Amino acid sequence: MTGTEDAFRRDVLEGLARSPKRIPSAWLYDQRGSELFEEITRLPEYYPTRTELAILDGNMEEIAEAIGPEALVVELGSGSSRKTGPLLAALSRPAGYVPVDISEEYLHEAARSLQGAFPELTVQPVVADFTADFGLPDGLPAHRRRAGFFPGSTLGNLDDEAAGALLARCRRLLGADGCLVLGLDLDKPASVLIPAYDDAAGVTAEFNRNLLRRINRELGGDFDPEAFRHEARYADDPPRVEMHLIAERPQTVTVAGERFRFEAGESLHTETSHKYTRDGFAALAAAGGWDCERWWTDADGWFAVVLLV
Ligand code: AVJ
Repeated sequence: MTGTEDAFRRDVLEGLARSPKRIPSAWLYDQRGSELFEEITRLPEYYPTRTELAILDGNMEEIAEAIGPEALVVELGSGSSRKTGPLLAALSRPAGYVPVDISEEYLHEAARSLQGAFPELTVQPVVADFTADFGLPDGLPAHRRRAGFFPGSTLGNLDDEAAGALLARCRRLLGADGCLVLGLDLDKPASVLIPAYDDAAGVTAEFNRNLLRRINRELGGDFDPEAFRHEARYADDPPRVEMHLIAERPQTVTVAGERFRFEAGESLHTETSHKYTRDGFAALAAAGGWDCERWWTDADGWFAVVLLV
C-alpha cells in the first residue's frame, strides 16, 4: 500500500465515523476529479477561474513590476500551470520556476510544457503536498527574490487555522524579503455563489459524487452514488460555500470492511470554500507574518489577486 492510499483510507474511515460526517476536500482530486474540476472552470456559472484570469491578464505588467527582476517563482499546487506562462513572460529576467504539486503526472506535464515555452528558464518541479511541510530543491539558480504564486483561491479550501499555518510556512520558505501573489475568492451574494457550486449541467454534482466512486474503487466501498444528492450551502462567519452529499434514504455502507450508517437526509460534508472579505483576509495574512501590499480586483469585486510582502 502506498502512503497516499494509507492516508486516504485513514481520512475516509475517520471522517465517516464522525458526527457530522466529513472527508477532507483534497481527496476530490483523483484523475477523474481533476478532469471534472477543469470542466467546472469552463461552466457559465463558475465565475472564479475566468475572473481571476481576467484580473491577471489586465494587471500582469503591474504585478511583474511589483515582484521585481530576477525572481525565483515558486508555484503552489501548480496543477496544469495555465496561469504561469503569462507571469513568467511579464517578469524581468525570471531566475527560475519551481512548480510544487502533489500530482506527479500533472506536475511533469506542466513543467515540460513551460520549459518548452521558456527554454532558457531553470524549471525544477517538486512533488509535494504543500499543505504539509516541504522544502525547495538543491541547486537553485541565483535569484534576487523569492516570489510565491498561489492562484485559484485554493487557500480557501483550508480552515483559517490551516490557512494561517500555510501562510506562515510560505513566509519561512520565501524569506523575509520574499513575496506571495495569491488568488482569493471574495464574499458576494448567495444568489451568485450557490449556482457556481451547483451548476445547471450537474458537473459539480458529478465532481462531488466522484468521491464516492473513488472510495468504492480504491477502498473497496459499496456506496451507491445515485443514492446521494449534491448540495451547495452558503454559510456565514466566516463566509463560505460548503459542498455536501445528502443521503436520499437511510442506508448502510461498507468501506474497507467497516460499516457506516446514514439516516435519510444525513449529510457528508466534502468541501469548504472560503469567501474572504479584505479585512478578514488581512487578519489571516498577518497571522502568517504577511502584509497585504497591493490588491487587484474585477469591476464587481468578486475575486482578488493580492500581493503579500
Ligand atoms: C479549486 C478550491 C478553487 O473552491 O471554488 C469548485 C473547488 N469545488 N467547485 C473552489 C471547487 C466545487 C474550487 N477550488
